[in-house]
Amino acid sequence: MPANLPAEARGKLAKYSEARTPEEKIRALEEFISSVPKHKGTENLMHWARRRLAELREEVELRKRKKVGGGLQIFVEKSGSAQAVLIGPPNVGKSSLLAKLTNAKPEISPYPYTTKMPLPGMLPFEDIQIQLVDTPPLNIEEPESSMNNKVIGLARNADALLIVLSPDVPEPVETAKKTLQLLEERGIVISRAMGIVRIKRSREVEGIRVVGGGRLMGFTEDDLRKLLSEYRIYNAVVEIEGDVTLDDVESAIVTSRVYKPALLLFNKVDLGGEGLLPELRAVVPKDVPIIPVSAERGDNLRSIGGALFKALGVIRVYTKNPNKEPDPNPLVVKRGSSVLEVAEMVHKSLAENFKYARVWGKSVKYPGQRVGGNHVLEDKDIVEIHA
Ligand SMILES: Nc1nc2c(ncn2[C@@H]2O[C@H](COP(=O)(O)OP(=O)(O)O)[C@@H](O)[C@H]2O)c(=O)[nH]1
Ligand SMILES: [Mg+2]
Repeated sequence: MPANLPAEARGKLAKYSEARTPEEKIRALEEFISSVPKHKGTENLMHWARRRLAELREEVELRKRKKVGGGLQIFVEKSGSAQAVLIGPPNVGKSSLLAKLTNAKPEISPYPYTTKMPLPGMLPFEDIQIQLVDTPPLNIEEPESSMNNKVIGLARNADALLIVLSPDVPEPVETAKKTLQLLEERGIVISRAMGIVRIKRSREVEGIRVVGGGRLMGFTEDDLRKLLSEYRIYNAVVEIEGDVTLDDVESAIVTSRVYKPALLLFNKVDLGGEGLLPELRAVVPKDVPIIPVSAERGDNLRSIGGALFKALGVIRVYTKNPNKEPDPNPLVVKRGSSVLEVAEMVHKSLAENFKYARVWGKSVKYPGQRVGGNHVLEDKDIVEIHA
């Protein structure tokens, strides 16, 4: 969003981000749109503003209807260790994959737009369950469609994405590109390499505090402060991941980008299409694995659980009491978690009164090794906490 906005438009945008109610936001956005000069540099921003306006109007509409009779809420409550959504254009086999990988029984048909509501199912992976959610298709020809809004909402809420594509669409590689572009335009980032900025305003912080391990590309913290002050943001925590430009910061003021780990499932390889894999690889970010699969013939379906588990960036930890067997149900925690963080999850008092722990597994040199609270755990470790 390299905008170079005039001060007036920035002021309106500030008003938008300060607005509390959807109605106030709508008014501020309308004023903003009419104050932005129209040229190449503001195209993306206008694009965003119009779409946001449409979303807000829809939200207000929906609320009005709800007051009368209860509107359609499309949201799936999480269950299991994590939630991943099957997302992609029509007819690529999202519902077929859900049917093959889980206990769910979705409707499958050769006609596009058969799936109208999200449907969850549980995918067993070793000793845990990962929830998969089938979704209505993304309409890549009409990025602004209201169905897309709902699907994107489901994706933003999930822990990971299973992007499904297939070789039997007219231009598979072009379709892949458009699908990824749609996600990016809607603020869903699937590569760690892309910069992410989160701006959390808070009266409790003094000034602007920059946190996170990302790199500021071509600007200083002072430039950042100056830009934010033009938007009347004076107290905030700015979290930066990956390589971030000042433009990224500016777009983060109005839109929020989220990172979602993703796998690309290239389905229907029973029809051929493996020859497209190198071309696909070239358009998909390097940290997104591409798995050729076939819901029909079963190719590679067994590898999805493990690949998803890895992409989620989590580990399993089994807690145990002294002289007892470990709990067979693992805690699923972020990779890089320490013993103390795990203790915290079990019980706050366990963390507060923590003395030491004994660990069995990959993170220690010998079984039952005594470790401190900062010890970082690995997948399948067994932990006995002494407090
Ligand atoms: N040949 C082949 N056809 C498939 C495969 N997976 C799904 N299909 C077919 O593709 C069509 C669309 O499948 P569906 O699961 O409804 O796709 P969705 O719209 O993405 O949910 C149906 O006719 C399926 O039978 C596959 O792996 N191979
Ligand atoms: Mg479907």
